[in-house]
Amino acid sequence: MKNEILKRLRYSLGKDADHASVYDWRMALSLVLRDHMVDTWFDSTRAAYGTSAKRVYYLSMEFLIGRLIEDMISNQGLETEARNAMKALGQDFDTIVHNEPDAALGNGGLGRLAACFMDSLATLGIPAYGYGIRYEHGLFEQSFVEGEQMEKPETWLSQRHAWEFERPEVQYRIGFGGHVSHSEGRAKWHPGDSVLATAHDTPIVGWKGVWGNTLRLWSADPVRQFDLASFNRGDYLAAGRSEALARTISRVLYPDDTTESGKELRLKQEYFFTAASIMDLLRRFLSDHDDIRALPDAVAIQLNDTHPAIAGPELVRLLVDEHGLEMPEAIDLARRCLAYTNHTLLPEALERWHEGLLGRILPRHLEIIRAIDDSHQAEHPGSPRILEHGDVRMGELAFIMAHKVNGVSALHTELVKETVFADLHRIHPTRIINQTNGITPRRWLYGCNPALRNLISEELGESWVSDLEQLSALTDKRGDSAFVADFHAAKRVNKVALSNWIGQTCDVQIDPDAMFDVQIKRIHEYKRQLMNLLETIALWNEMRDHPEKDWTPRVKIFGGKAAPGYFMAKDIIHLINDTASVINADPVTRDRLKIVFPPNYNVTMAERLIPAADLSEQISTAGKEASGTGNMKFALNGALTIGTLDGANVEIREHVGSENFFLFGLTAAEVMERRQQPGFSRAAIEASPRLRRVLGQIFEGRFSPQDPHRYHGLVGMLYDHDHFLVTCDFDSYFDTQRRADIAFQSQQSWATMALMNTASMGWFSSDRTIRGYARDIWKTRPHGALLEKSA
Ligand code: Z15
Repeated sequence: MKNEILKRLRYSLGKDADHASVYDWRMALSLVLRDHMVDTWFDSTRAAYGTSAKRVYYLSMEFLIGRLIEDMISNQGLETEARNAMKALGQDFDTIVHNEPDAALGNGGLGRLAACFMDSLATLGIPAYGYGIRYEHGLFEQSFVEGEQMEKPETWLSQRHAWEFERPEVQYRIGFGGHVSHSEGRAKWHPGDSVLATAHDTPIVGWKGVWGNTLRLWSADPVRQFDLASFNRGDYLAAGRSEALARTISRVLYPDDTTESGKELRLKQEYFFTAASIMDLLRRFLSDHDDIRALPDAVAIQLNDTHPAIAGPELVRLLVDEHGLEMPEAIDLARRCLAYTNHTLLPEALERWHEGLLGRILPRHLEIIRAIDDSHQAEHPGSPRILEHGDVRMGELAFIMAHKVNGVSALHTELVKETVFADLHRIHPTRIINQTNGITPRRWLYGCNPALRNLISEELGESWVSDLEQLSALTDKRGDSAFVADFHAAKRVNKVALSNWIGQTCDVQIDPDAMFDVQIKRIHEYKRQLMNLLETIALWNEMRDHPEKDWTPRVKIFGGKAAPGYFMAKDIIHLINDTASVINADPVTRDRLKIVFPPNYNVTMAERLIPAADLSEQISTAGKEASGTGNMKFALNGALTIGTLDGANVEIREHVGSENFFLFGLTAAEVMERRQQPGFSRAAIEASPRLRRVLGQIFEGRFSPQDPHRYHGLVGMLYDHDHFLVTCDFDSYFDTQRRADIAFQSQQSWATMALMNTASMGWFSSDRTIRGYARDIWKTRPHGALLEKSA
């Protein structure tokens, strides 16, 4: 490998070893790793082609991948070789690894789920393509200026992307606007504008390097070649317009998580990547089939939320306008290919497009949507409409065009049936099913937590990495005090490493023996970072009132970004940072309580924080978090959860045991009921002197003395429209935190509970989730055997 690296350095990067930078070495190593992968990748593609196996197409606006180098090394079993080679070349391996920028092509859970699914699809050997957008700028970079969030464009592509293959020959022309002509019962769309979608492929190789799939991301390019004619005719403006459009379409990821931006460019992005993906999969299908009616036997298209829901009308359009099928048959054929995953019940996240806007950008699609809506109505009189009050509702469109609709946790799926899609569920009672989310154990244990990984492998060998339920064997170790001590020691190694990193990045000294209490996720009112902070202030007050007591030392760690236009979320960030300045400087509590908020939370930071956590904050208002996946990562790495009965918390608690989980708060049903009571938040504040005191301090400017009015709006919100019931759950949360304090005092029993978490989390592997999709939705089986078949 050493020689291969030197060769790449010389011939691909044009550098010699004496003048190579960290970047050059990282690139040379990455290219060598990529070379290794190509053979597996080709074999898999050939095997899938040879047996004309059904292929899965996962359409997602987001793939939150993070770094890839460690996946590429460990999945191919090249750890020792790669380390030794870099050592022989006099390079520090970790420095090289950390030189890779995160591919942050996603906002949060939805995008990270897509990335975990890609890993599991490859590990299980299911022929699959991920389809998305190659954003030039991923999620913005966050910094804090005097405690306030600032956003800077992210620039991961300012360096060469080591893993991708550009495919200039794989290009599709994507139209926008224009008009539709009808003659002899046939419609034809004449787009007014168009751009080219160019494919960029990243190979995704699964565990042990047995199978490789493709993540195909589309970039938008101007149609220069095509418009040369009109350019020569003197229509310079038209040519220029397309160029500008092309440049903006794949420019930047919209930074809104679970809120609809409603922007025209966003709709264009959605159509752009969906249309390119559908054309691409049809081309692949037609290369080895001649009957278009066989499409559902060869193609399963999964829509990751409604963002690619235009896939339904687009597929129907191609079947009718280009392949000459009749509308009813086309709709039926499309439906048998399509399935839709719902990720939220929050009304502000449900996509709707004004009919006028959609019709202007996609005139033919609007006609087809009307036809779909009318035919559904004719079959099921009185059913909900896709078009309502001049809006196209993408949820209803996705539902009606899918043969299966799934929720992402047991509770969420039940709520989908009872709330957003209650009427459609009555009409199609078998369509909605559950597929509880999962996480890839390759990244979220094996990769990010070597201390724990090694301990587990000493006990079980390495087969748990692709068969996570084997962790249950660790349950037997809970009475083995030597093993529990080793488990505890692994956690401590991670906590020391994190303490050092926080010392460097936040300039705050923290005690590795304190409880590390971590809340990392997007900043959103429903996730209730504010409640966590209020509890922190209440604890601070009590520590100051009773300094003689034996307090459990705590480090409160926050991480996460607010959407740039979400002012309440930005206020919450500001308040956390303001409070940290005051509390961290207090000599009375200095050895007992610290708040840290490292800026620019991303996948790589999660990989640092999660292995070092003792307590995982999963405190959303019950009924609001569809699933959560961070909750799973923490429990797998031996953190205890403090949480509500929300999303996958419910199932995590069932698996790890209620004695190993700190439960608090109202249930989803109680939340709905409480909201109906007038003045519920004032009543809750009235009943809690502890909460009243904290709100008073914030209101009076205790944490913002330079600007004492700064948080009047925020406190006022809690009094008058506490939509997420922070005030109602506060006391129960505070009390449960004190139970956690007491439990932490016995390190031995805490470590045993933590061990029980790790041992019980096997079911939450995304391998299990993907098997579920394959069995219940795609009707495809893991094809690991394909390779041998074709060999
Ligand atoms: C997103 O990250 C999620 C839902 C959405 O509707 C959007 Cl637009 C983005 C998250 C859920 O909030 C989270 O609970 C879930 O675990 C995740 O999707 C993956 O299903």
